[in-house]
Amino acid sequence: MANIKKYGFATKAIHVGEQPDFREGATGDVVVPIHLSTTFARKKVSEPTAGYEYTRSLNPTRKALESKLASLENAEYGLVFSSGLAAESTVLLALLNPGDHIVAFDDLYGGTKRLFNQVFSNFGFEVSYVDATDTSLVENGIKPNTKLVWIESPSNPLLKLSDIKAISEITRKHGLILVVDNTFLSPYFQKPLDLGADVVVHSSTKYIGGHSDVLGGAVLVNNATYYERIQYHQNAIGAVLSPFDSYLTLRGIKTLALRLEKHQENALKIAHYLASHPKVSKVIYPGLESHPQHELAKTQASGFGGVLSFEIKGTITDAEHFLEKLTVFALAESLGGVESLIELPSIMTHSSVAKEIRDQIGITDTLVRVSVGIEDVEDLIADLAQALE
Ligand code: P1T
Repeated sequence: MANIKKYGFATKAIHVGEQPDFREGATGDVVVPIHLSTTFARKKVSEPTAGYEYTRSLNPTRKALESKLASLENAEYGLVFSSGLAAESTVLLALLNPGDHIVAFDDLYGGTKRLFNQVFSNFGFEVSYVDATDTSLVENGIKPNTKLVWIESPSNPLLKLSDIKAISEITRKHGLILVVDNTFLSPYFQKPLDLGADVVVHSSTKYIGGHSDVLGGAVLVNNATYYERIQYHQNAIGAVLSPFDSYLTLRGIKTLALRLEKHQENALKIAHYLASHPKVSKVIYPGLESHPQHELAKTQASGFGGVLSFEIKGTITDAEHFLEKLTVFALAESLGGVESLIELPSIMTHSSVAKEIRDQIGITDTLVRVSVGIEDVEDLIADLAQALE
């Protein structure tokens, strides 16, 4: 398959990085082998075999995944890590210095905020949070030592959007790096680099892996200098994805397009069901016309994803009772797997965010987050109905 770039998303998801090798002695595998070897022998001291020396630096299975993900994000370069947070940490260490300031979206995965506030702050990194749904607040947050803007769109767990193109114009004007966490939509629905972002990060634990059986993270960039710096730090720090986990992730990606269509179809039906339920006070899903940024969602992405949040009428105890009554939905953190997951951010994924900050940005005690899976939607709706009852 010459000129792989001309092919569509699903074709690339299946073939990039896994094209059969017909060279002398090769076996023509249609699936990339799991190269478990941690080290690679060479015949001459100064000539590593095909560039491979040691798996922390470069591994053929990991490389196949990195090239597949890069092609799907329309990126020149890809790197994969042992988790989303490992990817995030490596990006920060590679691109920033102590004393640098980050402007970050005030609605981010709780673990990302914990990394910023409890870990990097101890090393002199400064972060301030703004409501990035308003682009002007991002610009107002810039200080003389600002180096980087960090957003999620849609954000976790409130599904707020930021205008990636408009923010990229601001970061470009001020010479800043724009990082977009694209976990919630995956490259199937949104390609932030095409919209002007400099760095895309993922928790590939979610939709990219897709089966809740492999932790991972990814970084995609077009800029060669950023790539070299992040790759250098990836090797120096060592938080790489293992060959076996690279294989599982490669396997998951092959059905990304199919899965996301079904996640979205089910999510839209559930969002409509919940919106009409008397015990639900509010449903947040970018695919609903009631979402304040529905128009932006339609222009900057090709889909709305499979995560939605809603508020239950009543108290936190009512919310807990509802969650504990579900039988098809698993009461669990994480998202993006084929199975439906549901959770209470205030007590689970976002418990590390201080209560007054949660109240300020809208993560109420009765806010429930749903990662809609690809089961039969009738079964999901019946489960919600009996638990709400
Ligand atoms: O869990 P890990 O692979 O390290 O990824 C961290 C991460 C990064 N970015 C976003 C947007 C995320 O949602 C996550 C992880 N999130 C969950 C575990 C969760 O339940 O929200």
